[in-house]
Amino acid sequence: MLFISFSHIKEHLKDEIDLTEDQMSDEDLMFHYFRLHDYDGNRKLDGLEIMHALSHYQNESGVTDKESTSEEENAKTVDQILSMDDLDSDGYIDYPEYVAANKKHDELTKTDSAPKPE
Ligand SMILES: [Ca+2]
Ligand SMILES: [Ca+2]
Repeated sequence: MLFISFSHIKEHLKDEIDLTEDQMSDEDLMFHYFRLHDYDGNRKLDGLEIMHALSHYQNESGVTDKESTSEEENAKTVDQILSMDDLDSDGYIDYPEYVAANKKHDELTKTDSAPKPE
């Protein structure tokens, strides 16, 4: 998914930008990570850019070729991400949507043991 631990982001960004961890807030990190995958610089992640981010993450997390998801499965994941997180349904994840998705994920993680609201 798009949700990547900050430690992973920090590790990654060491190569990309000339900043130490201490100088960056979590929000800075999120922003840089977002921009890192916004290849055409329009401040929105389209399906292809999301897919790149996904495969990027899979490569770095040591998933072997055998286990790595097929393009078809990645396409499905991209669809899921867009349907969950593309709040204005324009087909792109823009930065506010990305931040909202990360916050949502944070809350899901935090309330893991809480009873499901059903
Ligand atoms: Ca873009
Ligand atoms: Ca959108």
